Amino acid sequence: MAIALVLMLLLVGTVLFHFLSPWNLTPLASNWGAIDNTILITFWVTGFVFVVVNLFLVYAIIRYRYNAARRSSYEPENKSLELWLTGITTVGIAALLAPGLVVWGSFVTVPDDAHEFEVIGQQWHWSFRFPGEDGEFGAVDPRLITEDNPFGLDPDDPNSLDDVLVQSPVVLLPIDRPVKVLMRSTDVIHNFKVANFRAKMDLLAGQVTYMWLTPTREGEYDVICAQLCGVGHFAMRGRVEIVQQEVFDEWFARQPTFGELQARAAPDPVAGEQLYATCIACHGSGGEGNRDLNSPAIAGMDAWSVARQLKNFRSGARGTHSEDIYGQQMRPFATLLADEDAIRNVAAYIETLSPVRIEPTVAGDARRGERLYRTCANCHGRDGQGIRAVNGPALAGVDDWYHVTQLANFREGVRGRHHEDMYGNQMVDMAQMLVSERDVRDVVAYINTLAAPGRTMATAQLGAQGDD
Ligand code: HEC
Ligand code: HEC
Ligand SMILES: [Cu+2]
Repeated sequence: MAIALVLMLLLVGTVLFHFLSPWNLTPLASNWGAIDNTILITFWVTGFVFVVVNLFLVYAIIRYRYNAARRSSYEPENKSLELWLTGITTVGIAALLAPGLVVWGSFVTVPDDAHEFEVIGQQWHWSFRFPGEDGEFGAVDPRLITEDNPFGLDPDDPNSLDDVLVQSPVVLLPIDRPVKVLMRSTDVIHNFKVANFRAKMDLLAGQVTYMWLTPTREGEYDVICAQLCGVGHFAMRGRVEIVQQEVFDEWFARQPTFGELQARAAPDPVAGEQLYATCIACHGSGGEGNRDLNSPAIAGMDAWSVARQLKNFRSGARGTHSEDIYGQQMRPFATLLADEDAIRNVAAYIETLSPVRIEPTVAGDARRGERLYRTCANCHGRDGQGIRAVNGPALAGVDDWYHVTQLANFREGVRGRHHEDMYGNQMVDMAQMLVSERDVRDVVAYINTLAAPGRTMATAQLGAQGDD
């Protein structure tokens, strides 16, 4: 009897929970309402069976409960019962599978008027490519991927030159226009998922997969990776913004084509030196930094990393948080740099400055820090030299007090929480693994023992790494 009662309670509770729970599907933003419908049908069919089977169980427990006087009867075959059960099960299974087949049919049939764009997945970020005016994607080959050609486009293919490249994890799409999403990965398996679209698909190296959809609702939607793809998996985020056609056109026109990127003159460190004059007051004439002004040494910093930070300061993605006092001091000088070329030039100049000696100021347990650093090494390199492919800047040869403030800023969301700061955002997630001040000190003490090529560390002589 008690078991029957518990079963009844579970049954009623489960059904009530389903209808009263606050956790529902996110608002639909694409044409794939049919996918929601198949999910609903599945719920109804499985829900119906769940209720019926449990009610029967409760009935059987009560009706046939132990009774010393009762004899059981043996009835191995019952043709009409078997016919009924087989028939009902067939209808149930068909109801579960048939709608899915219909939806899958339309999911793999791309409308003729769909425009196209490509999603490229890489540990641990997204980028995007649109065919240019010719409507044709240029050929790609993973062997052509270099720092200057991250998409691996074939420069000899005439279709490549007008391809529009979006080197950021944020992409815009026009509303109400069907779009075919082509996908490829340059390393492991990823999965492009926007919950509000309901559609998602794996990205595989050496293969182009696709899906299609029509965005139906303006707004900003998170892109997440739905295949476990390494330590940075959960931080592999992006954003799709569904906008009116005019807004899309205006944004699209601002994105560079492959031809433009190829034709762009190499950055000019000599022009950069002149621009650097305004930076000297804080970062020093040799880029040696000035602790009293909270300005880190930047001499020898990789140009791509300098450029990213300057762009972030300029756009306000960094240095605008009300508690980011030092970032706010830096920001106006980034806004003084007129355009992208100015940023590239000054970054190129900073890269040419000889790295300075860094004096350690933070005491911590480097051995314990080494263990903590293992995760960091995936993005910042085993020797803290930085890995451009995963957007991790060099950490070796950087002032340790600067690391401490930055890690505190990331942990508290003072840096990296801005809507446009997608890579800082990643580091906000990563900084959470340092749970105490002690963790921060220890990992920074370990970073102090690393000397990236081309950088000099005062502690490097202690034997951790050769001093170059
Ligand atoms: C008023 C002082 C000041 C001036 C002038 C200044 N900076 Fe800075 N800069 C700072 C401070 C302070 C920080 C550290 C911000 C923080 O702690 O978040 C910084 C940070 C930076 C960073 C980020 C380093 C990193 O590893 O994250 C770069 C790059 C940089 N500055 C470049 C420049 C350039 C280039 C100029 C000249 C155009 C310049 N700065 C002018 C004070 C200044
Ligand atoms: C999934 C990759 C990833 C991992 C793992 C990771 N980081 Fe980062 N980290 C980044 C990226 C990307 C940036 C650049 C953020 C930006 O552009 O503002 C960054 C920036 C930083 C910075 C600021 C550097 C500067 O010059 O401004 C520090 C300090 C840092 N990371 C320390 C760490 C430490 C310590 C760990 C391990 C606990 C770690 N990171 C783990 C990706 C990662
Ligand atoms: Cu992934």
